[in-house]
Amino acid sequence: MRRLTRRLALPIFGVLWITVLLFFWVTKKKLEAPPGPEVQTPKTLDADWEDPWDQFDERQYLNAKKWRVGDDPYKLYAFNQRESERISSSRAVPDTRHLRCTLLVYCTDLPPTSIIITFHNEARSTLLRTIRSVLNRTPMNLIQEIILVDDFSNDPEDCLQLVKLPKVKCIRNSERQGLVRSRIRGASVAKGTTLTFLDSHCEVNRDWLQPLLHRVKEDYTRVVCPVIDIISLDNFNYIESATELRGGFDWSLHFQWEQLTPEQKARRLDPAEPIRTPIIAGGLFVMDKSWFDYLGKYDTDMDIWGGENFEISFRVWMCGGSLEIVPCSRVGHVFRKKHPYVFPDGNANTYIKNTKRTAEVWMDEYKQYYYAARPFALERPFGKSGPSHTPSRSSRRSFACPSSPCSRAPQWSLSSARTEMTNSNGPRLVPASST
Ligand SMILES: [Mn+2]
Repeated sequence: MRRLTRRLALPIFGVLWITVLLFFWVTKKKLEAPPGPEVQTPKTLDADWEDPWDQFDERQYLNAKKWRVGDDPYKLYAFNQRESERISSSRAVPDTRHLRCTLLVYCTDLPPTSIIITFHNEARSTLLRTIRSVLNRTPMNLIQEIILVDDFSNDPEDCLQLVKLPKVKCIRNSERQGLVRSRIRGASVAKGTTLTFLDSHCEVNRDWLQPLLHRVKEDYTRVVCPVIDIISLDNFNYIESATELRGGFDWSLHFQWEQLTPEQKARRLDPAEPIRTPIIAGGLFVMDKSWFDYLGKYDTDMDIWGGENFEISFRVWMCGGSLEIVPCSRVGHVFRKKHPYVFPDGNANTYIKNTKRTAEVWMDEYKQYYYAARPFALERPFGKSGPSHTPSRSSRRSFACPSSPCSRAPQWSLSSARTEMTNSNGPRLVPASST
């Protein structure tokens, strides 16, 4: 028996060996075999470019204005158009909030807001990504509407095609009006009780809106901004920016970010706590609509871009409101090194006109420091005057603060502003309430 087993062992082992070899050969063959139609890797279909819940043909919209090989990708928009088009309109971005923010609970009955985005010849890819990020990262019940104000872009379709997206409306200026008048136009048709102004090349981050609306719901005189993260103009990376900053200005009325002082930092026990700021950067903020109307909106004689952030900040100071940056709200923005569009009166002329209006209308005796910093502005025109545009103090105040609550509010004077002698150019000025 034992001998028989020994005699059979070799053939049995041989058969088994061949079986194993055959098995691997067949399996390998199967893996290498060209996939049949049922296992074929799906090619990108049109359906992949569209959300199931909207009728918007994203591929068609983007392809119509694509960067072409050989063109300078920075030429049209002053950021890398090719890179922007390579990135999905619905990409994920890193959550840059402090961990503490994720533990906060916001009011459940926040009012829906009207989101107003003004633009002039914006790249389709960045405009669309701004809107997609809002739709993807905002509870739907908080969006009353997204109002796009097309400030007379070359192609009306940039805006018009986007109304196929949920909540999106488009209004178009019949001539170039600039940021201020476009925003006022958007606000005038807004149905929400709060206005949320966004730039047209942004990406909102997770839970960006709730902390802003929460602060305004608690006190309608607050004007609140997110922390502005940086979207690289070269590769579109989303980069976290420093939190402990606030807005400031020099006497030529240039906006500057400034570090909180060591004492202010030491006083901040909770990293989620809002930071009072004298001036807002101006591009991204939320405010109550009736407060916006009450303050007199914006100075409608300001052209194209620049200076309006000082103007609205000063109005808020004078009428007893406050401005703040909310660290738990994050919005990325593509910061550019230059404006890609044309200023009809020239970039510098427009900025001088707008800031001179701010100085003349709002700054009283402090305007001397503005003229010291910009002596050539003395001779420059700053637009028509009228009942709401005259530089006289009394009419200015009645224009800005037409009814009683503001008369009790701090006025622009030495007693209401904290001044510091920081350099030879003049005192540094911040509202007493923001210290
Ligand atoms: Mn911008």
